[in-house]
Amino acid sequence: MVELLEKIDKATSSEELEKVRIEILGKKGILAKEFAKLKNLPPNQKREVAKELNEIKQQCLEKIERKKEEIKEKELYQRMEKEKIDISLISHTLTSGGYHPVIETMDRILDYFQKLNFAIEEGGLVEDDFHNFEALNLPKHHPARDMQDTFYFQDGYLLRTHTSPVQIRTMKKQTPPIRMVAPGTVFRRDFDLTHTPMFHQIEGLVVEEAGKVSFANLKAVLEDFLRYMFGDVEVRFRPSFFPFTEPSAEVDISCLFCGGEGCRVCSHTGWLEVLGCGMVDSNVFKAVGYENVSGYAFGLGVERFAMLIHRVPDLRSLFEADLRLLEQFRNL
Ligand code: 2NM
Repeated sequence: MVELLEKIDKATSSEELEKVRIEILGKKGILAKEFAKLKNLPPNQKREVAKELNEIKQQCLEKIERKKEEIKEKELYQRMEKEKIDISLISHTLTSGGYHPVIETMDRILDYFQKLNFAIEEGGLVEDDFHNFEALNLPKHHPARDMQDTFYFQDGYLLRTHTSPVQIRTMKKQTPPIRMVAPGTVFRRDFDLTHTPMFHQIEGLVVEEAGKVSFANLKAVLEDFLRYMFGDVEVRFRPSFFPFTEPSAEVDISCLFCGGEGCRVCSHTGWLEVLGCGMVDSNVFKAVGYENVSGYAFGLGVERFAMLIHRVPDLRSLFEADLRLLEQFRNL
């Protein structure tokens, strides 16, 4: 009896305890053997010994149960000790990235037009003369087609100089009504203080049945858009010229830096030019086979918007991968 309880007490792990339990209480265990011997005893002793064996069995069961709890507790503490982590240790510093200001600005502009139900369309960077120029009412000897302004490949293809070819391709494959914006990279042979050979544009196009959209719609949408982007600013439309629109306008906002008083940024005019727009020229609709429609279009440079929103004074700093600038746009 005492030996059995000691056996149980010596177990130091769940596995050992289970072995001991089988040794004592199993089908072929010590107690089973003792019980088996009962049948050889005379009836008067049988009762006595059976009672004793049952008591031993009961005590062993209880002891094992207590021991099980004890071991469980001990093993839990061992595991906690082993898995302990020191949260005060110095770890690798986690750094997070962030959106480049140009992309962040582009996303904000696209959000606005998406809310107005404009579709976002994209196209390839390499275009042909028809989609980049001809269909946009840029005649054969227009200065914009000059080698000086356009990156040409040897076989007549070129790097698109604006995203307008996306509008042309969308009009060719769809029928009005059309409401779309085309965001993307464009290329021009220009590199100085205010120009980079690659930059980003967003152009918009709305086409409806003739008479259903007017310059008034264009004006309302762009005024609302510019106040969404720049806050409480004055907006003015100035007559201008683009080959693909008639009439055409350039759009100014009151200077963000001096509030219209006149400063170096606005060349003492009180105004900043931010957009070009107009009613789509009938020659453009002719080129894509549209009849009896009217529409408006607009275009803007994303870098210019990013510079004005974030007060970045030098365009080139947007392309220099300079961490002193980029770290200011981190998410964390
Ligand atoms: C601008 C200004 C005015 C324009 C026109 C078109 C098209 F393809 F529909 F004719 N797309 N974008 C447009 C009009 C672009 O950017 C300053």
